[in-house]
Amino acid sequence: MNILILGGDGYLGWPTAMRLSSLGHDVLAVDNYLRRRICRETSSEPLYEVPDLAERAELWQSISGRRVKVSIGDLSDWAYVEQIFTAFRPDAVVHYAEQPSAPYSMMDREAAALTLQNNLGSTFNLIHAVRQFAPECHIVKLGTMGEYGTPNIDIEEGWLDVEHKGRKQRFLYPRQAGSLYHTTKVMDTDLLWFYVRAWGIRVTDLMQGPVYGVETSESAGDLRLYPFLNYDEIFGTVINRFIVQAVAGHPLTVFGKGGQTRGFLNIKDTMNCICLAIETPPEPGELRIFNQFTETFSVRQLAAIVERVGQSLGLNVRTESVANPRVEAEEHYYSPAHTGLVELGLKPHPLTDDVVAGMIRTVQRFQDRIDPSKFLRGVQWR
Ligand code: USQ
Repeated sequence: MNILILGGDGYLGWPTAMRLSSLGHDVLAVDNYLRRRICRETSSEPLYEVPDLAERAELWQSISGRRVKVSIGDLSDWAYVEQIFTAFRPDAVVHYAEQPSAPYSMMDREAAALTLQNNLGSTFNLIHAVRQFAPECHIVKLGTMGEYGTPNIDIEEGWLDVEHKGRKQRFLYPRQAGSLYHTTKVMDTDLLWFYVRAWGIRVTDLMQGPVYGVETSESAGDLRLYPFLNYDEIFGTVINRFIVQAVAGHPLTVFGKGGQTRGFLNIKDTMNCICLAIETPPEPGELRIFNQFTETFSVRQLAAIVERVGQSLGLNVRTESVANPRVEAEEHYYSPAHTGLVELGLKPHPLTDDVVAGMIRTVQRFQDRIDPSKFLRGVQWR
């Protein structure tokens, strides 16, 4: 297939490009380096330097013999999107091209505006490009479990059947996100759902939880092929942060009570989920939604796991509760369904002690580069 990856330079974009090209697809990775720019501007540089997309594509070709095409441009610019679609005519598009940080979206008006305009602008242009230039194309869109928030009832897989005054209707499951970033993902889903109904496009919307790890089968231990590993408060996600904190001898920063529970997955599982979605496209006029995670943990439980494994490796790991900079429930009910991807064949990689130990060993190779001032940056939700 011709597969376009929007946001091909990112934490998930680059590993996805390698995976799909290794499967023999013709892959074009597109990015405007927005994340690199924001990381520089907010002093949130990743743990190690990552070659630019063209360099990585060259490296990948020299190692695998497979070619990933690269194009640098802004997907919220229609002229650029038009050019990409007329030249490449994708059969599937994996859409990661969004500002992915919840804390960044809460920093100030400018950051919020950038998040809103970039995320909705890229999704809107993608939908129009598909209709105009590739109407059969399958859009695989990265959403987030955070779209649902933490409701006091079970979370279904995308939809809720409602019975009201004797009548029934299926609706998108109610969404109540916890940051502006997460809210842009809710708006993306609404936009996609509208155009699925209006134009009959085919869409898979993946409600993904926080991802951990950097190693996939394609990188095979070659650090030059690893994606970004952020550990700062703005771009780092919780498990990756705890691992780096453990290596640095910094207390694991549990926000507030630590009962915040989320659905997590290994980056290896993200790759497999994307492939499963691409291999089994939905029908035209279908919005298919999967909850993309493999296990749920509270932040407190994660800290305990990292503490235990770190100590077994001789590290001095402890946990500290810090005042929660976010507005979120610190103790709550959490019971989300996640059977769709397993039914398609997903075989989860659980967060075992070995996996945690492997991540610790990878981070130890860059121990000298850890800057502890990045751990807490004071981005407040209020
Ligand atoms: N947390 C801590 N201590 C930390 C960092 C985070 O207790 O040092 C807590 C947060 O308060 C939150 C939970 O851990 O309750 C998850 O935070 P996170 O930073 O790992 O994840 P989040 O900001 O929700 O966003 C990340 C990705 C985002 C993706 C989302 C999936 O950055 O792109 O959409 O995970 S989900 O969380 O399911 O919405």
